[in-house]
Amino acid sequence: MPSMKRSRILAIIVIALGTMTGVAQAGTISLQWDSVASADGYRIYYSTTSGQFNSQDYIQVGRTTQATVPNLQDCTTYYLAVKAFNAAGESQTYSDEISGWARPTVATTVHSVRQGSQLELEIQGSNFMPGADIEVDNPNIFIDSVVASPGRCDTLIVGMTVEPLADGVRAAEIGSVQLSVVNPDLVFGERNGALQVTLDSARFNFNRSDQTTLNRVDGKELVWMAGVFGVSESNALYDPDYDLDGDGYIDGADLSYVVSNMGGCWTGTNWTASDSGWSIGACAAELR
Ligand SMILES: [Ca+2]
Ligand SMILES: [Ca+2]
Repeated sequence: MPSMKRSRILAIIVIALGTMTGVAQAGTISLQWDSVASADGYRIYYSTTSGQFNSQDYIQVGRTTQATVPNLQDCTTYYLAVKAFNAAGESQTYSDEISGWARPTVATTVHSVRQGSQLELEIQGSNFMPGADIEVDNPNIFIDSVVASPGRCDTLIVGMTVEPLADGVRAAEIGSVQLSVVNPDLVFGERNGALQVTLDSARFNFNRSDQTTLNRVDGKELVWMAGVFGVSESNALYDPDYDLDGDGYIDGADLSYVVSNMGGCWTGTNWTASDSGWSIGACAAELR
């Protein structure tokens, strides 16, 4: 006599909103859960009303314990719960419910930020929850404040300090910086190159002892740099005032900024793509 063999499906215990990295897509929530021994797969139900799931709104996955639900509306709280299934059918009950917004995204806009400045930027994107924070992968850029634009979830007003604001402080390294928006539930969105640090070219004239050269890049700078040339940040001789590009080394890259502007006087305009801020034409007639 054949016997009906029934697979037992156990309740799923835990799921959590994921902070898995990867390509950020608009309108996605990633989550993970504990596996169920007899499951052939899982259905992730989602709804904008707590505890009210319907039989259409789910995605189905196989024997995995994580998934990403796509095509969600921005700035909307979703509730999610998981059921396991196998040949015998679905779990009777849902897992614990979790809730959250879709993963935040950071827009492609590149913000130019200069060494030695304090500024406020508008960071655009999506799904910035109230209380969202900002992180950057440059230890010499400090986030001073993060304020949501009133009533909006796509704009943050971010106050930041890009060192050095004073002598003796290591400069923020020039180049691309990754910026992340981290929601209070720790789900984050990031953008490589969202910030671009540019040089504070006023620092090229680092000699302070000789008043006659203060407005000019000249041999005095070379003499001073020679005393610390070739050292890195771990060396006691390292002086951040000479590390112009902020990479932790006083080397040929820093020297090149001095040499390529030799004899120039300060124009009053800081570094741009086409102008270093130092020009022989800006010197008094007797110095040209
Ligand atoms: Ca000088
Ligand atoms: Ca350097």
